[in-house]
Amino acid sequence: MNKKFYITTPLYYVNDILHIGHAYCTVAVDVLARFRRLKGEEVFFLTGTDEHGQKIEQAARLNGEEPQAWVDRIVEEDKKLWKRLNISYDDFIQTTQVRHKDTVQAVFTKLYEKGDIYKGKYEGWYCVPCETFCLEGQLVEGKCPECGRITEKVAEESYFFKLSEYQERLLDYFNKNPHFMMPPSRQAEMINFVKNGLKDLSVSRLGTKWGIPVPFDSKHTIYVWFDALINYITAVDYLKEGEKFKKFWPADIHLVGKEIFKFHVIIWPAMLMALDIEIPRKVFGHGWWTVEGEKMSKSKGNVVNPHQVVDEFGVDAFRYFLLREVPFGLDGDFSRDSFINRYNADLANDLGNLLNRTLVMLEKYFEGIVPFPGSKEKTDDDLISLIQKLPSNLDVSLETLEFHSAFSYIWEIVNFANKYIDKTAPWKLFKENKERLQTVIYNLIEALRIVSLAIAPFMPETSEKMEKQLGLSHQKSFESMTWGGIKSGNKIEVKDREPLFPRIIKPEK
Ligand code: ME8
Repeated sequence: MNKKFYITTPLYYVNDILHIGHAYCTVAVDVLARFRRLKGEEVFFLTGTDEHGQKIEQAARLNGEEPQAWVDRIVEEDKKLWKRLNISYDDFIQTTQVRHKDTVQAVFTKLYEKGDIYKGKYEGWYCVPCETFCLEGQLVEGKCPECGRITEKVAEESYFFKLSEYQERLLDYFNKNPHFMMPPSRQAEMINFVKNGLKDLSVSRLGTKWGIPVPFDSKHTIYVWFDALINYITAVDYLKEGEKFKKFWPADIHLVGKEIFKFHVIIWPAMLMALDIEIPRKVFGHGWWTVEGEKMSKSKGNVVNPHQVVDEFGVDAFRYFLLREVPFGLDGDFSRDSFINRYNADLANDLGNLLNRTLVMLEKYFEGIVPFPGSKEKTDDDLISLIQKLPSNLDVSLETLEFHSAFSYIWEIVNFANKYIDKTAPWKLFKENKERLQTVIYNLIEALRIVSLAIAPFMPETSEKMEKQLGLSHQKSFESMTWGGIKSGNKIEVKDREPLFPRIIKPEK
């Protein structure tokens, strides 16, 4: 049976349209999903929207719409973006769907009956933009410790989840599963947070109407985070406890931004422990993007819309930049200058030119027919040995979500191949040593075939364009990343040969 791989993005709030930060996480998940499919694994890639709570209700009302109408409109926008970015999700879950409401209510009832949820009174503060409760002592100058915005005072009857009871079990779990929280740099803070003592969590609101009602006490709605986290089991049919749940749960990776890491590594595992369900294998907290050195915010007017980037540079340049620019896990800065620099250097120059130069030579020296390799030299072996190491290098890099290093391995080959052309000087060989020229051109075409396959998870459109230009129509698979797959004697027709990445001329400053 094929190995399974269940991976998720956060469910994005629908208070506004999505920006590059949301695209970042979703593209990263898409790359991992595509990579695992290439390896023949059975992948379940889940994304979706977090639609309840005060923040969404307020956004809808501010725009003069009913929450449901507003939600439906934003969801359409989100889906358009994912289509444009070639996001290959298997399921799109919305927290207002019946399947989810049923699951959340069943979980709430089960935990109430078990005694893990009880009724009490919450007195403290609530931050609507973060949808989090803050205790008096946590406020910083009266404001939310997370986002620095004004909080609301709350004193109301509430249901509580006995988070405090899970302190020891969580610490024990962290201890026994050192790869659960990634990257490792985020572990110490979480462990300390738990060690400092967990408080029971308020999991219902009286004042919020836009939410899932507590099934046995409908004047309360269920706290939006308690509701949203459950999506990860709703989508694999937890309630039915059927084949899908057995096959895909536990999730292999929850990929989230660093600001919601705590919800995923503390609250969510505690909820699962209470339900007697296995804990996800890994939660990865990625870093945050700033734009031209500043935090993105509506009020600053510097929120970058991914559609605009794609309009200008194309989808794959955007996917490339996001995952190449910054080691995954660290924060990064999105600037027009660095985008154009990378685009021109790595994509237009290195990759685009390599393909173009090679195909022009194939046409000129062999009328487009892939030659049979002739005599071999050390430099050929060096190229082949780099390529032979690529599958395992990709495997290792993507196992630890080091996208930038996966790219470095691919570009090591691209750069080597460009130098190989300069070194072997095919224009001289054409006059002096045709047999040697055959080897060189064969090797270049074969290297490009393998590069086109290796970039497929990262840049699916570019991969297809390259395949077309190389006259390939093979079924994509990880196994075909082995040396020697291209057929000598085949003619590569000159068609659709526009540059992969036309160079961008930077305006003079
Ligand atoms: O938190 N840089 O949803 P959300 C990088 N609904 N990534 C960013 C980013 C930035 N500047 N801004 C946002 C929620 N993100 C909850 C999640 S899950 C059960 C519920 C990304 O719409 C990042 O992945 O605020 C972050 O975690 C996510 O968007 C938050 O999206």
